Amino acid sequence: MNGISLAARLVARGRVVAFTGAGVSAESGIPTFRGRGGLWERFKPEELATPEAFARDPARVWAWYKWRLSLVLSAKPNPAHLALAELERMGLLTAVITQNVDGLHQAAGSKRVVELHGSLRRARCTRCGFKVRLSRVPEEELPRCPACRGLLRPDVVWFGESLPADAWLEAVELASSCKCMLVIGTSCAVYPAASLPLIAKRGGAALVEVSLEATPLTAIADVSLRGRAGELLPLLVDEVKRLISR
Ligand code: BV8
Ligand code: ZN
Repeated sequence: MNGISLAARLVARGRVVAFTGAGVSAESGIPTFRGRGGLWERFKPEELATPEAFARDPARVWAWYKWRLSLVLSAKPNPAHLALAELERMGLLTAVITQNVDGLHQAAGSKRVVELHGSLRRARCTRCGFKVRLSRVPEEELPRCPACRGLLRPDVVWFGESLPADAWLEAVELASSCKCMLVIGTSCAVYPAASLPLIAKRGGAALVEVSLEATPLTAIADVSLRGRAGELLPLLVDEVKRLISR
């Protein structure tokens, strides 16, 4: 039996949770972090994605996030995002837990999305915590809070910062109680997010990985599909439909 058929059998049982990373948005034109052409090839995370970097040079950090927000605002969900939304509509997928900050799962129609690392489409005030929705790229070099004029920051989780407690608790609950975790487009390099597939496996779930390259998870995955999520996930959904229509 090939990988897609085995994965389809596991997904067709239901109680599936998807855990996604930058690879699921690659075919929407959003650069990934690692690997060829990745963001960390051109930029240093410690210089852009840490509170210290923002304190040191907020204008530089804002310029980088504005560039990424402009990419996201003009990006469209790709067939991988749409396939996951379809599995949710079919009642097989409970939620998507994402490390991504691009909002493309919601744009594809996914209803239950847990954003572990925040969102590029929101800013929050460093003084009063006020949250601002960013539907366009802010013009100001240093965007200000509409409530108290304090300095706004991207509402994402930087290295060294803890994850939003509610999102993390929900993610652990989902991982511990699912029957199958679809791990899509992540290098499983960043913690604590990368511990979620291990939590799922410990809870008895089957792990189905979809990634262009092997990752630390590959060795313990029940199925590891090598290729583009935008091509493989629609094939998986078609095979699931064939299975449940028999
Ligand atoms: C915390 C949001 C402490 C911002 C991000 C040493 C050991 C262990 C841990 C640490 C350590 N030193 C420091 C740490 C902690 C650190 C960490 O894990 N560092 C790593 C690098 C070692 N973690 C943190 O700091 C976290 N916080 O630990 O807090 C704490 C605890 C308690 C109390 C207070 C504090 C916070 C981490 C969050 C950082 N924020 N993003 C932004 O986006 O700007 S991380 C960012 O990288 C992403 O969000 C994602 O989570 C992460 C990994 O990226 P991926 O999504 O996996 O993408 P990547 O490019 O790496 O891989 C792409 C994959 O897709 C590849 O496998 C590729 O083959 C595949 N692919 C590509 N194209 C396709 C594809 N697959 C399918 N189809 C395709 N088309
Ligand atoms: Zn404020």
